[in-house]
Amino acid sequence: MKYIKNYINGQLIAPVLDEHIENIDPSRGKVYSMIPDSNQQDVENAVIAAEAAFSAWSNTPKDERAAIMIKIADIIESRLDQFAAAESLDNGKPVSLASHVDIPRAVSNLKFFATAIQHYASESHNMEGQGINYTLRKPIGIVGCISPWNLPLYLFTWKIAPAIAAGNCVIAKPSEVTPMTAFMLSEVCAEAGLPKGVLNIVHGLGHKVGDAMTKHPKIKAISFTGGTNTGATIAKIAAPMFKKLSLELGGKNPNIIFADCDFDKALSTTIRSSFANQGQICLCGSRIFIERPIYEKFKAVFVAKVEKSKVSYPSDPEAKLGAVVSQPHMEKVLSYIELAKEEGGTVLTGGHQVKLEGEYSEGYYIRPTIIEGLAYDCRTNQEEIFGPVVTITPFDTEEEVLKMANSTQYGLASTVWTENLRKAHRVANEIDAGIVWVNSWLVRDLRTPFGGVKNSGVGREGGFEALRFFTEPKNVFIQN
Ligand code: TXE
Repeated sequence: MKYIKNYINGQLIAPVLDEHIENIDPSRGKVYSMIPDSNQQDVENAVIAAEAAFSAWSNTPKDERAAIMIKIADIIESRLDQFAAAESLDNGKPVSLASHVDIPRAVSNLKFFATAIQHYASESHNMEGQGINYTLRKPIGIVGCISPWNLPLYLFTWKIAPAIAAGNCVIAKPSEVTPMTAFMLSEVCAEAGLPKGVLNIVHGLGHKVGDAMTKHPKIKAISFTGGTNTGATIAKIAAPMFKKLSLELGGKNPNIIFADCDFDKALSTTIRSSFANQGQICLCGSRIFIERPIYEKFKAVFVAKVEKSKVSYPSDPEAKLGAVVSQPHMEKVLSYIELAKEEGGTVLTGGHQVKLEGEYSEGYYIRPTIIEGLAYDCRTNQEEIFGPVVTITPFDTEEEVLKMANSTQYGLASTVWTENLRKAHRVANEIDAGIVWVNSWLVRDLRTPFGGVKNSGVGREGGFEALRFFTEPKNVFIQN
């Protein structure tokens, strides 16, 4: 049985109490490795290491910091298949998805911020006759990065990369549900010569390790991605400690399809935006609004194509959907399908668990599910399900669809399908969201601000937004 280790002070070590929790392969429903059940002392040891490393790392020239980050990225890239297989085994997603999305994006995250930091300038403000102000943007010090299970290495590096590029030292905690690629990253960091203490990965439970990080007085900022409720828990602790917070939380994203859309493109992309990663992406379009003139036609072809989507074990090259991440999550998703029926919905396809044969018979598989006939403000249409479940709803006017789209507590992302440019601009402007894709989905430019409004979070990641989060501006005025 493989025992994952913490990465503290450049060493791969067991947790101080040498206690572990089981790590389950969701495609088989079987334990396949053990995770450190770390505690507050492990976090303290990591903070000590980070504190010792901070002066040297923050004073390392940016191009030297960047060179080490690029070396880490290159090693991951050279082992892409191993990382993709590990990600897929840990999360349940198809290997094809991990190898085309998750791992390449982790490599991009590291390379992007390794170069971004070298272009990160700041301002000066001249006061004629008096003097000049200049703004220093200095690293915060020791920062905490806490990430979720849906895109494990992708979101883990999305936080760590800007943090270390900016000169901070990091205490990072991956989800206890998907720790494997974070462990593999630590092995690569050691191999690439990342100075000890710059990155410390402490595995374990959120309410123990994550909580200890949030409470630690020397961890001055927390970058978190996960559930809205957990985000609120973290904020309650961090706010009175005056810590900087970046919270990327849940979503219940509208996918608005007008009758004048490019029908075939809207259809093919909607299948992806509904069910990619088993619907376990905060950016998935789980509420699909279709203008009435094309509602029946779109519904018919959408259902027919989804019926053909193969749910299979992750290494099956034909798998469109793999396993959802855990048994509790499978049960949560299935419970929402039952709720939808109670709320008057009609399941057009899917709506049940899938039992595979042989070694995968105990895995956590759910058919992609399309439900119609629900009120826009029922619980199914208001709460984040985070699984392969979407609802479809017809609409007649722009005003009506915007009211329905903006009716939830969330405001992360949205997609709009129309060939009318004026309508695209008008609707994009009116949607309460941090991200709007027009005639596309999940097109990502890492320079752009990433995040949501309302209960989808606080702050933005990406590009210089992330470097601003992980630095503190200091204005210095020099008298003439
Ligand atoms: O998130 P959690 P989970 C949504 C989605 C999902 C729900 C819960 O609806 O069903 O959140 O998912 C750590 N103090 N999203 O359980 O619990 C935890 O160990 C500090 C949307 O994965 O929020 C893990 O590392 N940390 C999201 C991380 O927080 C704590 C993607 C996320 O766990 C903690 C994932 C605590 N008290 C889920 N409790 C998105 N926006 O992409 C837990 N953690």
